Amino acid sequence: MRVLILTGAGISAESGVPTFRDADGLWEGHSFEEVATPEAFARDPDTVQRFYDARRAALAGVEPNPAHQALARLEEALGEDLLIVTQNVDDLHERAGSTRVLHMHGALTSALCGSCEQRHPWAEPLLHRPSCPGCGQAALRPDVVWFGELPYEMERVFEVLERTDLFVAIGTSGAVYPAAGFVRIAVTYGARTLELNLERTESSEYFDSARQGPASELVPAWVEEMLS
Ligand code: BV8
Repeated sequence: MRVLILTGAGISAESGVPTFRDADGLWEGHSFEEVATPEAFARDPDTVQRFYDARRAALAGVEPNPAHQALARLEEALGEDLLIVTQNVDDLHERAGSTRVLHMHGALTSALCGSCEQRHPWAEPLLHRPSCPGCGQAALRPDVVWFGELPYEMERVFEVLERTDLFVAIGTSGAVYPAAGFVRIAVTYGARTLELNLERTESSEYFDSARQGPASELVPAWVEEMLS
């Protein structure tokens, strides 16, 4: 049974990581799309760097929750037959013990050099323009995918989607593409599909079954079913 799990902000909500729906998607009065685009970074890099510096620093104050932990247990059982594709830029899946995690929208714990395109594990702020450890240029940006940019490892995601038996979406509103289109692709390749979310979403109709409730309850219960 090859399982592909797509996670979104909802799986980290109970850990204290704000979702994009929270606060109506605003950050310091900026619409999310305003601070998460290459245009915004070109126009006002300080505001964008502060946005990501704050979210990177906030990681120290949050912990994985029972939903993250349950998926790590599932990986122990399924091994190579499980892949988590996350839209989240936090590191809570890995801190819960998951190793088969693909960050399609990047990660706060990494910096990308706009000059030499190398990536570097990163924990510090970027606002003060530190030099790239590789080329020395002060051209580091958050290693995240902004609107209008191509998500990471899409070829691998589509390859895995083609041979997925069970597609499960957890804590995602289905508002952002291409992630929101994965369920329909999985269906065309014959996969069974399940949605686990606090409330019904724009995509619920595309799933064989959909369960509503907090991820910290739904996910451990579903993993128990899978393991039993
Ligand atoms: C691209 C990283 C092309 C940065 C992010 C087709 C149609 C329409 C528009 C488009 C389209 N194709 C492309 C677009 C444009 C755009 C897009 O989708 N726009 C939207 C707004 C309409 N997409 C793009 O720009 C993408 N790039 O298409 O490139 C291309 C092609 C070739 C060459 C070059 C380019 C890139 C999109 C990625 C942007 N970056 N994040 C950062 O994090 O700062 S997106 C970001 O927002 C997240 O990563 C995530 O993807 C999205 C938020 O969605 P969710 O995670 O689902 O969170 P949300 O808050 O919305 O919902 C939370 C859910 O959880 C809710 O349902 C709630 O009920 C539930 N919940 C809450 N608490 C709990 C819970 N569930 C369970 N338990 C709980 N406790």
